[in-house]
Amino acid sequence: MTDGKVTLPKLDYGYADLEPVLSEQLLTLHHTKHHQNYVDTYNKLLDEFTEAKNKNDVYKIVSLTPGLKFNLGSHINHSIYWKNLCPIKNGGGKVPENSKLVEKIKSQWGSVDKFIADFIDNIMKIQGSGWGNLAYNKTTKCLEYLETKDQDPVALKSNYVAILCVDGWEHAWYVKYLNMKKTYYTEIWKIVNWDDLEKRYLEATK
Ligand code: MN3
Repeated sequence: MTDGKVTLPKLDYGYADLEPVLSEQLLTLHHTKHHQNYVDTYNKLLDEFTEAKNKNDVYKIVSLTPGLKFNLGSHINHSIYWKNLCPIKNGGGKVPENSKLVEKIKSQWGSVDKFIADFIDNIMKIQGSGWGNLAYNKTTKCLEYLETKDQDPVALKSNYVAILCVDGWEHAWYVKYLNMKKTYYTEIWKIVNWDDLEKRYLEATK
């Protein structure tokens, strides 16, 4: 959109299609309530920002900035997260045989299983709310696990590109997993859309 507003993206699958990893109730709430709320809040703040800018109200502008960053960051992160996932019946979780990304993972971690175990260890270390990401570092030309706090997107770091963003906020898992956060972080790999990850990796390494 030309006015800078954002809209809630449609999912490529139905709300029940990520079962049993993410329940229909959990996915519905996460997409139609949580993500929608970030979108609505950002658009509202953007109107206030435009008004403040037109009035040259610098104090108002600076006070709106953290909210704009938080809500737009969240929209960016969730938009990647939904694309990073795929129903099991459509190939979710299936590690491709011919894949540059998988080759790179194997060269850095030894095997996909070791990479996943390492990712789970790392994402379990998030204190409070944040995201666990697999990112490509354009300077070192290597993949890295990268934790981002609250709703910070990977893109805030200029030389990093997001390949996989896993939502570590409680709302992403609590409805189904209750206190068993590690089970969510383990199960999620059954619905990872490796084709989407590959696309992002090829784009990042161009
Ligand atoms: Mn979320």
